[in-house]
Amino acid sequence: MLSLVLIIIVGCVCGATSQSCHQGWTYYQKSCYYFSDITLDWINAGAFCQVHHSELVAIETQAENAFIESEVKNRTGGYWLGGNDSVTEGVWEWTSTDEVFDYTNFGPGEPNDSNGGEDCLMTVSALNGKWNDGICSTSLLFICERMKEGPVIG
Ligand SMILES: *[C@@H]1O[C@H](CO)[C@@H](O)[C@H](O)[C@H]1NC(C)=O
Ligand SMILES: *[C@@H]1O[C@H](CO)[C@@H](O)[C@H](O)[C@H]1NC(C)=O
Ligand SMILES: *[C@@H]1O[C@H](CO)[C@@H](O)[C@H](O)[C@H]1NC(C)=O
Ligand SMILES: [Ca+2]
Ligand SMILES: [Ca+2]
Ligand SMILES: [Ca+2]
Repeated sequence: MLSLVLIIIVGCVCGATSQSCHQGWTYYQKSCYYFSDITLDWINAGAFCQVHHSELVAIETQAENAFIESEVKNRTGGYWLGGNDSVTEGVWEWTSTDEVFDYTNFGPGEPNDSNGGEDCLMTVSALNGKWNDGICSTSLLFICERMKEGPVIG
């Protein structure tokens, strides 16, 4: 009984619903997405998402990418996504799942690891939402994804 009450309070472990996305977050296919209007480096962008019970977005399908692309095209600038090749150069992993990329949408000539120093994943509105590897310490806008229904507060 207590655990049932706890599950209700903490939120179920199923995917989010459109009703469970907080104000300012956009619902798409069982996730809630947050498009920042502040800029941070990749590490701090991830930390920001975690404070809001989410992770930098993992774009795992063409459909999810199409959703992100449609949102990003209406905005300007680059957005951090939740992938890096910091662990092994050239091997891209989603940080929220530790899965190696299956689907990818890199722009022409990318990832190019320019000057050996580009290990963090971003999408660029000017490239119609195609992906690029950027320098992790750059301050950019970012996108958080919250996959589970979270606590009511936060
Ligand atoms: C993008 O902007 C166009 C034109 O203002 C609008 O019709 C469309 O709904 C917007 N798309 C999104 C995803 O906000
Ligand atoms: C990069 O991704 C790996 C694997 O997902 C993760 O363990 C690591 O914390 C990420 N960040 C950095 C700065 O390496
Ligand atoms: C490599 O990618 C960066 C963006 O991350 C871009 O500015 C640069 O022009 C690219 N370099 C080459 C040689 O394509
Ligand atoms: Ca995702
Ligand atoms: Ca790299
Ligand atoms: Ca690059």
